[in-house]
Parts: sequence; structure tokens; C-alpha cells
Amino acid sequence: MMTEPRPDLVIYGSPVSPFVRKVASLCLLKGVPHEVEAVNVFAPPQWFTDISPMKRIPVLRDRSVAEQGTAGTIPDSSAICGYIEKKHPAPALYPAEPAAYGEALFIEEFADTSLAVAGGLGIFRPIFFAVTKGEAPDLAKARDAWANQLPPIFDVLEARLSGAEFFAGDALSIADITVAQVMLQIALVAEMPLDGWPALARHFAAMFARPEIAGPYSAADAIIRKALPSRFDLT
Ligand SMILES: N[C@@H](CCC(=O)N[C@@H](CS)C(=O)NCC(=O)O)C(=O)O
Repeated sequence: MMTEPRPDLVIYGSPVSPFVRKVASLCLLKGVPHEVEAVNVFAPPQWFTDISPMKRIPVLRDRSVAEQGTAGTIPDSSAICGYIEKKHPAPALYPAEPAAYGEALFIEEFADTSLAVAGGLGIFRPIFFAVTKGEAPDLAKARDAWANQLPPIFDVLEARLSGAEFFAGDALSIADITVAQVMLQIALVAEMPLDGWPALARHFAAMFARPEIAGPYSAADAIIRKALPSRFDLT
């Protein structure tokens, strides 16, 4: 029987992390072979602590550089995606034009920080972490985040899309991938009515229709649905 060669790129983490899924989507869109190797970031083995200075997932290993130790490893999804773009330039997932490039990096950062804090710490964790501990989900906290923290963030995204299909440079980029995977962190545990943000709603649906976005999300969904069969209505 033929076996697939071992891919050079290993993403350490879990598809439950939006930042792991962001890197996986970038690899899929570029057709770059990769694998996701499970690491529990809340009880990490020593070898992982050694390569993750911020104690976070994901960390990338490029086995073509080194198979162990710090050499050949890169922490942080943004650094990882920049590395993969340089190593596998086609198809380009960062705009070439300077202003569009700057906008793409800003939207990536905005999604990684503001959106991820509101959606991850405000909604995903109070629901899912509670359920995995056998506690009742903190729906009051999640509802407050949905009602008060997310709308100003969605307003920024809606305004910067300004009706376009993509966030930067009229083409799919790291900005679209990141926004989609971080928004999907909310969708793992809650309904996502985006009626007040039509361009963002269209963008979200179009991104989810892509197998390179939906595939990593399905891997997370399979894990979440075991503990939480259905999603909550936060309205
Ligand atoms: N800016 C980092 C964020 C990574 C991050 O926050 N990962 C979370 C999982 S989604 C984590 O590892 N958290 C561990 C912790 O909070 O202790 C990136 O883009 O990679």
C-alpha cells in the first residue's frame, strides 16, 4: 500500500483554536501539505513549552528545517502565516499593493485581538469551558458580549468591507481567512444572526461555502458537538 509522505509542516494545537484553523485554512488554500498534531495547551508537555514562549497554540514546525528543538519552529498564527506565504508564494494570500497589504494586516490583527477577545473570551469560553467542567454555561456573560461587545466590532468590519466581497485588494487574503475563522469561534457555540451587518453576513456565508474554511471548522465542530449538542440563542 502506498503511504503519503510525511508533510514538512506540522501545526501543533487543536482545531478548536481559531488560530490553528486560520493556519490550516491558509495551507489548504495554497495546497500545502500539512498535519495538525494535538497539543493540550492547558496541560502542555515540556517540549511544547520549550517552543511556545507565550504558552499558546499554534506553533508551527517545519521538519525540513529541523525535526526537534526550537530550530524550525515558529509560534503565533500571524508569524506562521507570513512564513508559509514566503515559502509557498502561490497563490498569494497577501495583497501586493502596499495600501491593500497594510489593510489586510490590520484586519488580521483586529480579528486576532478585538474580535477574538469579544467572541472567544466573551462567548466561546463562558459557554464551552463551563460545559466541559460540568457547569452551567454562563449565558448572561455570553449574551452581554453578543449585545454589547460584538456590535461595535461588527460595525468596524462592515464599514471596512464597504459592500465589497473581500476585505483587502479585491481578492481573497489573510484578512478574510482570519475574520472567518474567528467569527466561526462564536458559531461553534451560538447562533449568529448578522441581520444588522449585511456585507459582513454575505462575507461570512461566502467564506463558509469554501471547503478550505469549512473543513477545519468541521473538525472543531465534531469535537464541540460531543459536549454541546446544540447552539445557544444569545438574542
Ligand atoms: N496571537 C496568537 C493567539 C494564540 C492564542 O491565543 N491561542 C489560544 C488558543 S485559541 C491559547 O493557546 N490559549 C492558551 C491560554 O490561554 O492559556 C496567535 O495568533 O497565534
